[in-house]
Amino acid sequence: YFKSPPNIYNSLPVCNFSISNNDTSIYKVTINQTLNLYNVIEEDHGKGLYPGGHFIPEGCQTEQRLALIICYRNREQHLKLFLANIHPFLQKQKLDYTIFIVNQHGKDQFNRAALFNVGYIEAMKLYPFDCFIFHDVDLLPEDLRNVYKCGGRPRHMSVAVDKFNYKLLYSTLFGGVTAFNLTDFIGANGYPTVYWGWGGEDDDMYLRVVKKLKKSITRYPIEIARYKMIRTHDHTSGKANPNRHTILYSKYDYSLDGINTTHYSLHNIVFYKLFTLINVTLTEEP
Ligand code: NGS
Repeated sequence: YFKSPPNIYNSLPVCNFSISNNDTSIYKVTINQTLNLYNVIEEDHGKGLYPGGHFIPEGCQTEQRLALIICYRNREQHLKLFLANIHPFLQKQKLDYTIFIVNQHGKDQFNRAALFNVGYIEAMKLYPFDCFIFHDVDLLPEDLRNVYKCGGRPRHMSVAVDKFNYKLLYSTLFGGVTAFNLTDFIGANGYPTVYWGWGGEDDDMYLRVVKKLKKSITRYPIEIARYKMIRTHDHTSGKANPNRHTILYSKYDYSLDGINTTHYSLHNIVFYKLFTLINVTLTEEP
């Protein structure tokens, strides 16, 4: 569906992002609740943006194609701020990227991890992505050196969050924002699908990396991997899942749950200017 990158047809130089000595790497986060999103993007960053929130930098060829996958339900204010910040941020990094919002319908508890798998599955039908970043909608990166690219190991991106005084809560924390290359994500069998409600799914993913992929996670330095968490009072967080510890410590076979057991009914996919919206209801059985 998405416009093909021009790079395969010509011999443009590789896109190169770096910060010169005089420039600051600090990315000024916009938290103006009344901003007009469409103007922000159009005026400064509309060039190179294609339908569905797909961007291809001009004049150079990218090494990776990034699918940025956001799990979502009823967070309109967050989404607005997220988009206003993330588009200019990723464009400065000269990335070929597409923003996917995976929106959970129905009355079930939120299932963050299963929504990520849906995003991966549906994205792969549209474009040959090779890098996946799974992102909470309320986290805004604050430093341009936090490059949204995938490497040879899964990366935990949201190391230092303002809400936690820019400290890592615990050494195996793997929540918030994570990056996987295609091979690693498939090798882990994606995210688990059995965590309904808050908590545990990110720890499960950490164990998949260690036990199934037999890799260790990587992180950018703490002074780079900095995020602001958007705080609003117009919503309540999901209920904690009382079964999360039981599932997590049961050491089940990761091959038996994940991408291959992600069941959902797809209502539609809408290609908006700033993002691709995937509307789904998650189901336990096909
Ligand atoms: C752990 C949760 C994780 C969660 C982390 C940080 O206890 O899912 O706290 O949460 N694990 C379990 O519940 C098993 S936070 O303080 O950011 O809300 O990501």
